[in-house]
Amino acid sequence: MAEILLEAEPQAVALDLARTALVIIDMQRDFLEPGGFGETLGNDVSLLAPVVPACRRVLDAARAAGLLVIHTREGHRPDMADAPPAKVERGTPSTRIGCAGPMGRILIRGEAGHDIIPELAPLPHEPVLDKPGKGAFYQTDLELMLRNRRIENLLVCGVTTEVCVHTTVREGNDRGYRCIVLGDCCGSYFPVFHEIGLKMIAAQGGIFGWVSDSSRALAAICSKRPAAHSEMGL
Ligand code: TIU
Repeated sequence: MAEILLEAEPQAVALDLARTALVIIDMQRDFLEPGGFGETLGNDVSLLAPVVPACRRVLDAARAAGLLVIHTREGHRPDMADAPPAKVERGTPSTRIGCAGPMGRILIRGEAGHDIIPELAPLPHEPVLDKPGKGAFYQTDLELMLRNRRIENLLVCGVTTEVCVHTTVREGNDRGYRCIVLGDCCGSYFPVFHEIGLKMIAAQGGIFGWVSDSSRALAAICSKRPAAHSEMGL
């Protein structure tokens, strides 16, 4: 067993690396690049740029340590049968989900904008999980994948802090996972929401989980290698 101690708020957390997965939420062109879903909602996507190098550092360390890495993408089927009308009908009519944009149809699977940004491109053996909602557990096989790999702890990175990261952490926390959010590996179009979102997770003794950062995660991950690891993180 490769126990590490990850410094975090509200307190350090002991993790068995062989039971820990890195979950990278929705680092898609649609949220990080101009012309995608994020921008059509009226946001300044450049605010998310600093998240990319921080995520990359943690991703490299997780891969080197043999952790299971799961990438998620928010988006919908091309026929939009999985897109609730209540979600689609919001926003400017010409730039709603499914409309044509500079990176293809907005938030639609298979379109360029739906892709994960090249800097964080998944490796062939890393699961990529397509989700129709904000939470990564909703209408996906994430829980089954985690159970099959005996995962107990989730290191969570991605965008946006108060939307898909928060929803996923809340879902994971209720399912019994230790969720550790790496603050500088997450970002929001609203810096104040990012700050408060992180505080909400660690408040009340860690009501939803823990908050740490890329430096402390790297120090912890690099301190030990899993006892039994394979390419699939088993
Ligand atoms: N709008 C916003 O902040 N986020 C989303 O719509 N999805 C995710 O957070 N991925």
